Amino acid sequence: MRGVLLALFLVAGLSLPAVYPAFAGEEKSCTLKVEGMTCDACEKHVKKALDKVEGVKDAKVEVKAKKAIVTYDVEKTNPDAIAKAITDAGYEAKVEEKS
Ligand SMILES: [Cu+2]
Repeated sequence: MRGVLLALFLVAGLSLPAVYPAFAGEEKSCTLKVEGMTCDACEKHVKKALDKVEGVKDAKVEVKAKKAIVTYDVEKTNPDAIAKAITDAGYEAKVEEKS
């Protein structure tokens, strides 16, 4: 019985990505190279700017790695708009990777 439940769980989980794009609001993530951050306050500043972008679901900013990893709703925003939000906050941003 436990095996059947596990199998159902797996099937539901695996079929989800195939079904999900049919709905509005598909999520993707991108990595941006961010120049100009020097301390934790910069990190927070960039994160705050990203959180304010409509369609951004999650933003991880790492001052040491000079990176921002952003999960966003493809219907509402895109990597270039996300990079612009960082630029507008006073830092340099370049889209490194889209998925
Ligand atoms: Cu700083």
